[in-house]
Amino acid sequence: MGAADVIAVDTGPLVAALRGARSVFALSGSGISAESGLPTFRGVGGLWRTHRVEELASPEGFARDPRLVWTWYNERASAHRRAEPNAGHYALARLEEAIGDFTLATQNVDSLHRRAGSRNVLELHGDLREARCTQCGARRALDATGLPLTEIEHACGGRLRPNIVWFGEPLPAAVWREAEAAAARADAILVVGTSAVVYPAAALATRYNDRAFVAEINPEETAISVRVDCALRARAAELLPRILDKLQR
Ligand code: BV8
Repeated sequence: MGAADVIAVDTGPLVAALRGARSVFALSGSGISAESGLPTFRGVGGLWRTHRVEELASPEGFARDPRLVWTWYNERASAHRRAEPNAGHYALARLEEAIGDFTLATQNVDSLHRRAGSRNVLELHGDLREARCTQCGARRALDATGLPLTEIEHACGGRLRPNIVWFGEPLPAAVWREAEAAAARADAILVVGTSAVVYPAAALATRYNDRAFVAEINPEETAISVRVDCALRARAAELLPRILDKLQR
């Protein structure tokens, strides 16, 4: 996508909605980290196209072969630490400073929003900064290479697993309640870089608030494009900084 395409994208309505908003809720997905070099899930070359994800990102897969699952997550943890936040992440951190009541809920586990300076970040699907024991719940920080495969078995008899929410698992209750409340009270909702197919996270975009102005930033059509007020077909790292520049003029 060239710059010309972005200029054709009309950010006026979104900037006006943000300017008049007391409360803003943002939902991000792997697309906002694409320009940091991290693969998305469902796109070309995405993680769910190149791996047997059912065997890797599920409680059953972990029970069957914990070393294989950790090998995959260790590769991702290393990639996350090599990656840098991009202009899209930094723009959302600027937006948090500009809006009094701002909440960012992310489906990403790469910690790039926090590294870009976002403070109120709800990690709906967990994170890859630490492991958690399946038995006693003990937490163990992951270093740049993840968890040594020789340390999966925990002293209590349980196993250390990634602190990730897998399919069929509930999202962290307190995190979910805070995200739901923030989406419900928002005057403007910004959905960035998600295909909006995974629930209940995707519901935050359009199911908890029928008065907010909802905009999505995504080069592609998504499962919620028909339900948003404004679909901006552009890349996050290109368009978000322009939106903040216009907002702060
Ligand atoms: C649960 C962990 C219940 C693995 C992930 C209805 C209600 C509730 C649940 C369900 C439901 N229907 C179905 C379910 C079950 C399931 C679900 O949603 N299935 C879907 C697939 C149909 N949901 C669950 O199982 C959830 N749990 O509901 O539990 C429960 C309740 C109580 C008690 C017991 C059980 C758990 C969901 C979490 C699953 N874990 N990941 C891992 O990460 O290793 S999901 C996975 O998908 C990732 O977390 C990812 O974050 C998430 C969403 O993907 P996206 O981020 O959107 O990525 P994707 O590639 O799809 O899209 C990228 C987008 O970016 C694209 O649109 C692309 O165009 C765009 N893009 C690309 N470049 C750019 C860009 N955009 C902007 N700029 C760019 N430059």
